[in-house]
Amino acid sequence: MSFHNEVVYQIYPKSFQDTNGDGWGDLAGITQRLDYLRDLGVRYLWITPFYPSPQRDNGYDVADYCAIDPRYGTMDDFDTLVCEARARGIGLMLDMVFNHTSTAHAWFQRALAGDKHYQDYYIFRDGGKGAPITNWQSKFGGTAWEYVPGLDKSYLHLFDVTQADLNWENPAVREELKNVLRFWKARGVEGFRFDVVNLISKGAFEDDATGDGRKYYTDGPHVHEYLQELVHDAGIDGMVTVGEMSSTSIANCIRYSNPAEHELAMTFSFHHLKVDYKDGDKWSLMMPDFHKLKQLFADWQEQMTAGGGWNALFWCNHDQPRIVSRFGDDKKYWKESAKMLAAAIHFLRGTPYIYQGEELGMTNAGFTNIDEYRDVESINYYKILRAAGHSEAETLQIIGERSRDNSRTPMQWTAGENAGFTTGTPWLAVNATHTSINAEREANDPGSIHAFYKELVRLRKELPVIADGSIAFLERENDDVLAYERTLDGKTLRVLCNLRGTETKTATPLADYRKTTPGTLLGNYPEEPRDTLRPYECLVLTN
Ligand code: TEU
Ligand code: CA
Repeated sequence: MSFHNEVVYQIYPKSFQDTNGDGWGDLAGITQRLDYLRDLGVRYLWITPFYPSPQRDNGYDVADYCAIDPRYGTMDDFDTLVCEARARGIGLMLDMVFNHTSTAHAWFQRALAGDKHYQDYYIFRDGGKGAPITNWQSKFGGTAWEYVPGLDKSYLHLFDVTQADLNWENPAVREELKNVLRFWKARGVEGFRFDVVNLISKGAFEDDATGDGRKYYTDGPHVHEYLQELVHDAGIDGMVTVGEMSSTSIANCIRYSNPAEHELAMTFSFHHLKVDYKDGDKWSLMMPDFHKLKQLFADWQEQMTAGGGWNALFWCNHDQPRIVSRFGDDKKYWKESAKMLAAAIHFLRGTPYIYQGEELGMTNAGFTNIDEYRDVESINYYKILRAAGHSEAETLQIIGERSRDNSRTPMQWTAGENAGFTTGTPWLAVNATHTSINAEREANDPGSIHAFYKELVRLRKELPVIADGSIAFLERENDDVLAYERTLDGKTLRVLCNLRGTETKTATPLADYRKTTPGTLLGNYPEEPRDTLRPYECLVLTN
């Protein structure tokens, strides 16, 4: 498969590059930076939503699926981007937010005006005044139902109150969405990323006695059938597609991504990014549980492989804190830990995704005041946490570690004003670290994190064992070291990653690993390897 040996780069356009000084990144800014992306070696760009939107959730509240929000540019700018990207061997993957629309979408506005045809595009239920239809919770906090007095009905919103869930049971809705895919495919797009696509099929609308309602709509009763129909009818089977799967299971992800099912090319799952959630609660801080992390990697890699599925590999996206600040050490071992974490996932079976700035080792935002945040989820949870009795300082610490804005600060191109992102006032403050962490500085430094990512992208193209080799996990009882072995046609790679900021021994002595894999393909220390692993050291051994 063409996407097995390629790497995808994720762009959050609002924060990537501004070209007209309004403080917002734009499509022309992506075009302007295509040479940088070609140099990194990435094959596809996943671009998060740039469609007309009230921006309550930064574009994941779509008001029109087949147009460009003027703040991002014009359709001509889009066509230019497709064409210029293609000239550099790069294809675009667009973000399809099909679980919900903005309440500003014309369909919802007609529904509100009383049009029954469009009411059936959404999930309306009679009543609900003062007592929500079910006890389901919105993923951004509070009830998932909004009562509309004028209609005496409530609508479901699993996310923000301005993001109304679509009714996939209605064939007219499914036809509308197929047309959206056809529209963008005809404009030269090579693939798609589907937002929370495993939530589209709702089951019974019942109170959840033990949880927030997710068991009723996650990987729901008709989800595979709806995806197959969408993919078949829109003619996108075989394109590079990825589904974002919320609280999913391995068994479902095998079905979503096994080519025989004709659903998607691969899946994003999030279990490995919850190992620092205390009792599964994102807003309750805990040190990462590396034992659990290793077990999750082993389970997903082994079982997806056995079932013919394919994983999207990632640490970072626009919803996650920066990985070097989260599982690494963004101060003393900034460079070492950023490189180790990159190697840890880039040698796994699956397609790696690099989120803008990750290749520079960008760190968490470092905000100290709630006014600096823009994300609707952070602002909601600030209020929820304060109301629950957390002090201002505690609340800011929790938000500081968990906010989605950590990853959304502008891309750090230079050490200069606003990091070279804009000549105006950025919509979200630039991270103060840009004076030392920036593309200009790293792109010319062979020892930089950027150079290391570039090497990972190159190696994946060069060595078929990375794309298609089998995988076996090593050091299973050692919580300090993530280790695995890849094999194909007599070629073996052994990847050893010290997850800790202290020197550590492998359970099997390094000298023993060296007997059958004597060569060092890659490492993150300039000095000669030792017989122990230094803090955050990674070593990739080969025969
Ligand atoms: O995210 C889905 C999702 O459930 C999360 O990753 C979400 O950010 C998390 O649960 C909050 O704690 C997708 C998009 O990636 C995200 O940006 C959107 O806000 C969301 O869907 C709604 O469209
Ligand atoms: Ca702009």
